Amino acid sequence: MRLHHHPFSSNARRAVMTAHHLAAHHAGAPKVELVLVDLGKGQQRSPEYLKLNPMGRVPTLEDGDFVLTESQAIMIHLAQSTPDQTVYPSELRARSRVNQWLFWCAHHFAPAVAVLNWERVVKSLVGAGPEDANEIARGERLVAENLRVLDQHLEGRAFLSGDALTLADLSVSTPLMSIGPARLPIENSKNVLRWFASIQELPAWKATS
Ligand SMILES: N[C@@H](CCC(=O)N[C@@H](CS)C(=O)NCC(=O)O)C(=O)O
Repeated sequence: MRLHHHPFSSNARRAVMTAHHLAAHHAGAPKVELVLVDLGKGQQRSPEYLKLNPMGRVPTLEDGDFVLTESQAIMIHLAQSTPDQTVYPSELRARSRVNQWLFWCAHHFAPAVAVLNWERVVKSLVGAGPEDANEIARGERLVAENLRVLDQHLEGRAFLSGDALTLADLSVSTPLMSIGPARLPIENSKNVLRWFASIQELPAWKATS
């Protein structure tokens, strides 16, 4: 398989982390070749890349002639391509709970963090003008709301779903790579910080840092 990514992309990182984690734990995991899409040079908008991913975003997975976009869908595809994997449980309720957090991440958490990441990190890198105070306020409010939910859920829990690492943890953790650069309002989210510290110890996190 070929996985198109960029190392600064939290959306790509959750797919790359999943590939690393599966390869480290399961001999039958798919062999995944990483392909760099240089976002700084605009390669995501090249005609060849847009044929793979019409949104012009990373990540994109090529599994033979099957092309898949959207990071959480790619994580599931990688897990389901791996015999005996445990990060995407097969029992119905356990799997549904993982799905809940994957959708929460895609619909709520990642877009909220993206507001502050755009305003405080990317805008200056791409010369898109000064920070917008209204957008910063909106992003701070959204991130704080999401972190409150996440922090409450992680009270007394080591992992987001069940008692072992799942795709939920690999997905929800990656937007937090912007804690420093995007100045996420996270200092009061003690459970999130504890959980995130444990995720940062994973070989899959370190391999993608
Ligand atoms: N929902 C998509 C979001 C992908 C996304 O927004 N990727 C960003 C990087 S984090 C990107 O490729 N941006 C390039 C651009 O907007 O030009 C996913 O989860 O895969």
